Amino acid sequence: MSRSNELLLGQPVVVGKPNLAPKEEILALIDDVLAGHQLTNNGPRVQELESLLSNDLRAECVLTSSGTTALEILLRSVPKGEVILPSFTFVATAHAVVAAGHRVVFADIDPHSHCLSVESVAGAISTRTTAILPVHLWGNPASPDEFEKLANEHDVALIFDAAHAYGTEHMGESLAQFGMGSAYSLHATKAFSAVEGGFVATTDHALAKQLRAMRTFGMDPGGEVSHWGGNYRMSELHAAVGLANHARLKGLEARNQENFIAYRTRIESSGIGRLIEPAPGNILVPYVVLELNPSYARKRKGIITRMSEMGVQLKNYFASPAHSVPPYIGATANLPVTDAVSRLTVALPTGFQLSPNECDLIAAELVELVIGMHE
Ligand code: T4K
Repeated sequence: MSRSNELLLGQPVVVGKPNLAPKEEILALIDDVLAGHQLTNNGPRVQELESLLSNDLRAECVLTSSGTTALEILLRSVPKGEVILPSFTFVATAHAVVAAGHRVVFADIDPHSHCLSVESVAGAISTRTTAILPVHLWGNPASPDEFEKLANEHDVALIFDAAHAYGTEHMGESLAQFGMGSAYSLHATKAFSAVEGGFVATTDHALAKQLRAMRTFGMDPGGEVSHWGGNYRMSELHAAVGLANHARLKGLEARNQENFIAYRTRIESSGIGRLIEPAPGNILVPYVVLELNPSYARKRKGIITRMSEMGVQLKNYFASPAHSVPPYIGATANLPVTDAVSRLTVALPTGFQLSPNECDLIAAELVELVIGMHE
């Protein structure tokens, strides 16, 4: 075990390191874009990437500048009112609700999956509710069929934040086939990225057409303005990187699955906590998240600092749930599971940067540290 400040793996590793295709493959595609003159405005690379995504997810896909803007234009498509969402998410989920002109209402999460609790949402629905917004956290399905039933019973829209969940299926269906639409992220830190970017996936063709207009100043392909809109587009250069990275997805699925097993083998027998298990349809396994046993909660900060000194950067996603940060303090008071879980989680690095053996080394160091460290 590493006892000095030497790097544990000889080089730094981080949660969120981009999984890039080889440089030559990316540069060839970028070269091609530069050789032409179409750099943005729904060019051929954006269309090609949309068609690959649509094929993977079996839904129509509309590329945008980010996951946040994808969520915002989707939310702008429902009547203004209250939107029920988890607080245990990246704060962008709540920001998109406000940007679209709604009021946030936070509901609690399920202690096992960390995804939005159906019971908690059922208790928060009122006549002011216009949409439910579950997050497929850590790439796992957030009870999409149960939320469809609840949304139908109350006649409210159902929109999913699928930022973490590229390619995840639920009962053989793509997650993009549930609800009115799903917003995915292609940010650099996501398992599958286009540097910056995102997209909406929907099975509603009329909605997809409207969103295409909204991402370009509300214009239809002929330039007529039919809706409110802005500049929410993806450039050809970003789409080119997305295309190159898309070709590596099969390899990434295999690597992340092996990495997860290596972590789990070492960690689960140690008693320091549990890993959030990928659901059967979560084949990309984009996040490895450890939930520490509550008795070790006070050590989390020290563990992250010590591992970082050894060149292993962990993340405390989401130590500051949305209801605890200034814009949303006071929005909802009682989220006991969110408050408890947000003190326990630690995201561990995975992806092409690591082999399963290296994950085992990280896990061994982590276990020793958690058990040995004084508070
Ligand atoms: N909904 C959910 C549930 C989300 O998780 C997110 C984004 C969104 C919506 C919004 O989607 P986008 O609008 O972003 O497309 C990161 C990401 O910035 C954010 O995209 C992501 N969720 C969130 C979970 O994680 P931070 O604050 O941790 O980012 P940062 O800059 O500290 O990056 C994390 C680590 O990744 C770095 O310490 C090192 C590594 N990294 C990062 C970047 C940007 C790299 O190695 N290379 C890079 O280029 O939020």
